[in-house]
Amino acid sequence: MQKWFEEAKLGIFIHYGIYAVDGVAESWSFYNGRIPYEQYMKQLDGFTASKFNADYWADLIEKSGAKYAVLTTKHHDGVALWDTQYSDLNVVKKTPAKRDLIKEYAEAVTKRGIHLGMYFSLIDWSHPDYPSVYANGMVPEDLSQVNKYSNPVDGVQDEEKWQKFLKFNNDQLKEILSNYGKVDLLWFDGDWERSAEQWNLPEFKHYLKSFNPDLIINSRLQGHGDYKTPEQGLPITRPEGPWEFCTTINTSWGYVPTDDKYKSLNQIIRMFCDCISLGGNMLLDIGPREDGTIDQRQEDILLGLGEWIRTHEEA
Ligand code: FUL
Repeated sequence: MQKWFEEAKLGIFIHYGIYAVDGVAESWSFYNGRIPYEQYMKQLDGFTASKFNADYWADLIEKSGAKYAVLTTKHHDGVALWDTQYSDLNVVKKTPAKRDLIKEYAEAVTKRGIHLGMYFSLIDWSHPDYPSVYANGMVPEDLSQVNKYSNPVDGVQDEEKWQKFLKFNNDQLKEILSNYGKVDLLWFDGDWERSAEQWNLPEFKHYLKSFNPDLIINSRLQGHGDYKTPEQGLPITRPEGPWEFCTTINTSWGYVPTDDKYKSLNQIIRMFCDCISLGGNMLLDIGPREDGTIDQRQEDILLGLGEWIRTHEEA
């Protein structure tokens, strides 16, 4: 494990994507049948990133006292935030933003000496070679019986499609890991829909480390990662090995304007102290608006936490 990660204590997680347009839950809103897939994807037309300023984000991250940042390059919805040549489903080609947001983010973060992290979903519910979004082009009447977003039709994996998907997955990861300078941390999500054999582990991990032997990978890789990532709940006893606690500021990962259930600064500081006293890092999440601005309440928490850390480091 890299020393910087063991000493980091705080990272900032950023869930940024088209889901901020209507303020719905990232990917899960269509998976859970809250809104139709087509309606979810309509948000592409409203994603402008018109006030997106990576330097402003990076300044805020620096002021929060965080030593690393992790941005959602692609969530389970399959929408890439970078100019990928392997799929048109990206914000450069399919949204009014027309910008490679990962490029701007990587540059701003790296030049400040903040360690660069990329979130990448292994699930891609929009990709034709991942299990079809709709079996035979049909939306099942009863999603509670069988969810076609996540399960191969009648439980059988089409091997040819899967191999094509793995190639696509590797190609997109190659872009992430080689086009934006040195990536320090890869934060996988969505490993649960396939087995270690299907993900071709441990070869897959070797492939990823071939881009940078110092790359840190979280454990959402069927246990083949480098550190554990409990979500939303702090462990009671000290976990074995390196670990990181990821948590939201309110109750949503992405921007959901109706979610007013914000934790107070005191609660965040308390969680942070509990986490680091058990040897972990806290990965605190923010969800920017579609235009790239950040809700004042989220900004205040980051600034307040940074202030507290500075005061107590000096003491
Ligand atoms: C979960 C995802 O399914 C959520 O949408 C979110 O990204 C969280 C950090 O990880 O597993």
